[in-house]
Amino acid sequence: MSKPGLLLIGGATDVMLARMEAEFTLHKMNDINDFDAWAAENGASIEAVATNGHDGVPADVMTGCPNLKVASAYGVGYDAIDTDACVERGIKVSHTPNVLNAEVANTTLLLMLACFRNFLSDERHARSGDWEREGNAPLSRSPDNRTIGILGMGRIGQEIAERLQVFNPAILYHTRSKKDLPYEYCETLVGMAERSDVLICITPGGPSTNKIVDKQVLEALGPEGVLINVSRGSVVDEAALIEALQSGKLGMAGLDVFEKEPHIPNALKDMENVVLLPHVGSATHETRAAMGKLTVDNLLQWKKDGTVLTPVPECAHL
Ligand code: A2R
Repeated sequence: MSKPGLLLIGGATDVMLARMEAEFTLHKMNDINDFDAWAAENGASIEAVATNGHDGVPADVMTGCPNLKVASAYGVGYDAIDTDACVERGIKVSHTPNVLNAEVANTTLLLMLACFRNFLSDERHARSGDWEREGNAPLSRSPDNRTIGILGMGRIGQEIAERLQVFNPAILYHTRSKKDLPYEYCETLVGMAERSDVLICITPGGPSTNKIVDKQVLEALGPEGVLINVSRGSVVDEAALIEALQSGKLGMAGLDVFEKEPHIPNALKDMENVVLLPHVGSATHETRAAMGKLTVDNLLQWKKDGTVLTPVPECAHL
């Protein structure tokens, strides 16, 4: 019996490739020069796509592969995938929730600590010899006893709140609907920012969160405030963020995500009151292996009985 066709968009580890190749006839987008010519010959054989939160499922893949039935995305965020178009075509979309909660929460705490404790400039001070030449590094600020506002209180937001407990924080959160959680719900994002020392962004991307952290929210956070973004670059108005940091209306920012990745504006790179990471929230060997496993598990489950283990909510009814 011939194996169903699987189109791989983006990269995959050797372990993932071996498991996919055992059950599917694998085609790699990276090896295809002329997609239209390739699709005319092979498109009809493709029933499954393995992709990621950055590349999604491009429109030409959906039209070029008319028998596509499942799209398994590596990562929890799937804002690059047009789920309405997938539902319309009956394509089941899966993602990799939960297995990265702990790692993204760790990254969030590290970014927050790096901002409060000035560890990056302290490290430069030690390494450069400035300590011997110029004396002690300047004092930093304590992360303890802060009011921390969390924008988005889902799987990852709750893990962040739990891991923050060692710093004895007061935790506030803002989402569209109040949750049954032991933290204080804030009706408005601006209202939460006004009361917070730190604002942590951990919502999905997409139209409903596009630039919701705007000039008004950043100024409400204030000159001593710290913005941490581990969600999507689109959630924060990057131009307003740069302006607020440059003018001192916002204190600091710790950023793992950007509007046009992998591009980071020079204005952000030039500022001392910013800590920059290259979208590494979940990027450890252990967590990426777990995400890769779940990505393939979803494909194998679909092959076995037509379901997926972790569908995105929009496709859960399919
Ligand atoms: O709004 P609600 O009640 O649906 O709560 C969700 C919240 N959220 C929003 N909050 C404010 N304004 C919005 N427009 C909005 N849209 C969604 O974000 C919920 O509390 C949270 C998302 O939680 P989960 O769906 O459990 O996602 P998870 O696994 O925590 O990952 C969040 C995102 C991913 O989509 C990636 O972009 C990133 O973290 O790695």
